[in-house]
Amino acid sequence: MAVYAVGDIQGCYEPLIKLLDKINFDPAKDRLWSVGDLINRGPDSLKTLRFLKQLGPAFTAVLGNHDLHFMALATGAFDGGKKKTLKKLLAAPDCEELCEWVRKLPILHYEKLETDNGKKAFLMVHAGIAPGWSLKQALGYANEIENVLRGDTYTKFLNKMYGDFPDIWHKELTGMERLRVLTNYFTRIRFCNKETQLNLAIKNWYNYSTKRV
Ligand SMILES: [Mn+2]
Repeated sequence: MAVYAVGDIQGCYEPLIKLLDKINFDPAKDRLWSVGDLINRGPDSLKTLRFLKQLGPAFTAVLGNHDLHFMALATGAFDGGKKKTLKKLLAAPDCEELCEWVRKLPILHYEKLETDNGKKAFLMVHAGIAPGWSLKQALGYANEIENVLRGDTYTKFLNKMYGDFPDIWHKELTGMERLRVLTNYFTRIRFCNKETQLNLAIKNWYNYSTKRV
């Protein structure tokens, strides 16, 4: 048994199949992990999702920002943003079924795996986690989003998740502000400060990074 991890597949079905052939991937024995952004940008989001879904328990993925965007469009929760390369998927007869499958994917995946050097713990997330969060906190915060996505009000969340603010985590944030900032850490973050201390005066990560480095 081998576990393979792959980055953003982004609807690139053919290159994915070629890669899996190259490593003789066998879903009966091996497992494939993906860090999310399974779709969009590339030419074949529909084929990619159908293929990954039928892998069943051999496939493990976390949600990326493009996967969330797809759900927002597919459910009608949001109408905007880039959707050209999602057109075929959105018009497919099994779009709803695929969307329901995506909806159940986690934000964070944590698992202990047997390696050549003994058992090791692995944590997979699309973009990142905030400095200073413990494993327990990260899992708990991810769970807050997962619970909303799996609940009755998920389209409301998909409609309100867009935006860059608040841009700094604070444990007292509530409601959509809390969910939005958490979602942005997990699925969109590129820069952040290395201290665990919050600096609420800084308005965006890029400024912080250029100021400090
Ligand atoms: Mn992404």
